[in-house]
Amino acid sequence: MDQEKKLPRRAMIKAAAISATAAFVGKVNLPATEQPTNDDPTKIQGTPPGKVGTRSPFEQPSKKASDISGRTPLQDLYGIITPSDLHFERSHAGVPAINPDKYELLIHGMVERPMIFKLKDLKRFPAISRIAFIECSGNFRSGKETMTPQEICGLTSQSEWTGVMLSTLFREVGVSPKATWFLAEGSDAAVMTRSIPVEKGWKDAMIAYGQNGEAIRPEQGYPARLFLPGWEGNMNVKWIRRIELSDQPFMTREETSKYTETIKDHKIRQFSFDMDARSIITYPSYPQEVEKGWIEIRGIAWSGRGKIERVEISTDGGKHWQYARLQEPVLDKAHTYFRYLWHWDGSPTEIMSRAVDDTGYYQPFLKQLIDARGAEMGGYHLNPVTSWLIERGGRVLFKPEKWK
Ligand SMILES: Nc1nc2c(c(=O)[nH]1)N[C@H]1C(S)=C(S)[C@@H](COP(=O)(O)O)O[C@H]1N2
Ligand SMILES: [Mo]
Repeated sequence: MDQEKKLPRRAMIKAAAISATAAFVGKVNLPATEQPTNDDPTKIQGTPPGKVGTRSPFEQPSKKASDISGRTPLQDLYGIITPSDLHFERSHAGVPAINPDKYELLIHGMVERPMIFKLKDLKRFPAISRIAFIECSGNFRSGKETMTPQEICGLTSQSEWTGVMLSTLFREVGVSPKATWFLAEGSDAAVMTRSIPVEKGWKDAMIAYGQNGEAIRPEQGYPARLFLPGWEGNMNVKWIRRIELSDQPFMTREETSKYTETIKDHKIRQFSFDMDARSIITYPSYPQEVEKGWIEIRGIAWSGRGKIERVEISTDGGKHWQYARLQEPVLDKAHTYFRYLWHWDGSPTEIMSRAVDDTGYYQPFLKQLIDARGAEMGGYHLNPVTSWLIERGGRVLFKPEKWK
């Protein structure tokens, strides 16, 4: 590929100007993003350190934001951590600007001592860090062959989250043993509210204020969000301002009219918390191309119920399956990287991956989901096996399947 084509125009002009004076080694003082490339970088002084780092101008991954969400470019990533600026975002009423000095979290309802926590109060409690994913329950799209992993399922991302365990705050306020649910409420214009079983609060819920080593990003809920490992994205209330303990669910809009799923016999499933096990091959995938010979198939697998136990790969359209190698660390409720070395003989074929988690749950095919839930099934919690078609010349295409 001709890399010069990818350089921003301004950088190219500067590059031309500099190569004309390249003899003046040491005088070049351009930001790293505007640096010309040099055939011999040993002959020219590099850029001095900046206030923040920058991406190579040759790498331009983007979230391709729409009006309602920005999706992670899974096909451009290595490993299990999503760079914070590429973490997917879904906000029902935009990203609010919140002054951290004015931020307050109220915990009240069935508690001994209703309390208000400022951000600095939250940070005084013993903290924990945990690597885990967040996935939107509406994370499946299909339709055409020219779809990337980002377009098919880019509403999942993984960060190292830092914050205080909700159980710590529950003890601080003295949650009543009779409380069975709590309401989480955001301070954005959507005033997002969800009811959450109190056991999740005692078990592993966090109020997160850190993301990948720095303050949580505004798009992810700055200055603090609720983090519920493994549970559907929308319950992870961002910009959280209020928690109310109760002995029943609150039946908010988000859990009655929205975020419920039509299943068989005109029934509707409500409170479907867990994100089911899933995987996707991110290399090779559309729009990449491959050559005959050895190919390391790569991708991610994850489960909201536990650890990934194994990932099975088929390179012949599902006739035979082999085990992929799981890259350590294999963490609970976390994106797990897998690799499978494959020798492609150059003939057209179909490759796919299937995740199995440590509860024994098998990632289903789309047909199994339709059989289980009926043709009327809703668009949430769809985690089908994803297939890629490899054409004779090495072009890779998504294999879309009809479901509606
Ligand atoms: N306050 C508030 N919290 C929210 C939302 C919102 O619109 N407002 N969106 C929810 C949805 S639908 C999802 S999928 C996740 C997305 O988290 P992210 O934007 O950090 O990836 O946040 C959830 N929490
Ligand atoms: Mo979502």
